[in-house]
Amino acid sequence: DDTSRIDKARGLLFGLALGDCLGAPFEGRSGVTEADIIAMQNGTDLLRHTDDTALALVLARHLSRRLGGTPRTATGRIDADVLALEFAEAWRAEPWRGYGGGVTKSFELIVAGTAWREAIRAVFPDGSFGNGGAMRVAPIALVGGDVREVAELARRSAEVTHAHPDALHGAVCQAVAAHLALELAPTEPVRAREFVPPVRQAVPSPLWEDKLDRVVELAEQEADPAEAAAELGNDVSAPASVPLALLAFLRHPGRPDATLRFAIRAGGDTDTVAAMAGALAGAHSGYTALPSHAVSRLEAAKDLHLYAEHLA
Ligand code: F2R
Ligand code: MG
Ligand code: MG
Ligand code: MG
Repeated sequence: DDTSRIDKARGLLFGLALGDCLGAPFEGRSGVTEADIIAMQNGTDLLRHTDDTALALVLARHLSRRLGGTPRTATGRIDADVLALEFAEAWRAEPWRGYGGGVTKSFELIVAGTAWREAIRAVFPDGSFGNGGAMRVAPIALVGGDVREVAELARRSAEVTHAHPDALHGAVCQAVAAHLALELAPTEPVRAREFVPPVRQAVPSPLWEDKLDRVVELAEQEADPAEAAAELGNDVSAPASVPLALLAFLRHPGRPDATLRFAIRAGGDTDTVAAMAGALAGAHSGYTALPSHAVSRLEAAKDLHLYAEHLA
């Protein structure tokens, strides 16, 4: 029904922002403890987000503005040239949000008038394989009607900054997983062996298939965060962060706080892994299941509510 649809849309966007904010202080660290994270969660300061949430909000706004009318194709929901400029403008307005080095150079070129296709190839000729396309992609899951459409839109939203196939697979993997999490009732049990196969089908590449097989095994073995990071990776590349986020969700389905702690305790790119895991957990369990004390301190709460309601 509408109430649960809105609760799940809010859960997806607030889960993303919460993971970003709670993970940000630990980005690049290893050996993060439960106590470190709980202290963050129980604090009183405003929770500041980074590039992950900033660009997810740009994508959500882009999709909101283009909801009217009926595009003939899924790709009509995204104007790539406009979206590239909107991402670059968000960077220009707040360059201190912790952006990646490559994407920063691309945005400099784009705001100076270079077309995005040229700008991104000038920085990485093979395209960036960073997780920037995946970290911001979750809002796509709210507008795509089925897995095929979600995958197409995910690629289209990612390719304006990330042209490397692994970055595109990462965005598709995260968006399809978020779409499937939205479709599950919050009370429904989530089993890795059933949840992962349609995601795996959407990323036909030996590297991604192998990673997702490992995710199922690690979920069933109840791997801890350190083992998960050692097996799957926890860095800023898409293949070494998107699978870890999916595992964090599958290790603790129905418990967003535990999913977020798992993601952050895995270390490395903590804000981004927690943002992606938080989006999945929030999409499944809904806004009302997120830790309310921390949610109430999110810097972007007003915009997150606005776009969740629009896109739901
Ligand atoms: N950048 C960070 N964190 C480190 C600095 C933040 C610091 N705390 C601060 O406040 O300054 N976090 C954010 O970046 C990640 C997303 O990155 P994105 O958007 O994918 O950027 P980029 O630059 O395209 O890729 C990231 C790096 O990956 C390497 N790389 C990518 N493709 C490459 C290629 N084809 N060849 C060689 N290297 C490649 C480069 O080192 C890129 O700089 C998120 O963690 C977000 O939170
Ligand atoms: Mg970040
Ligand atoms: Mg849908
Ligand atoms: Mg990060």
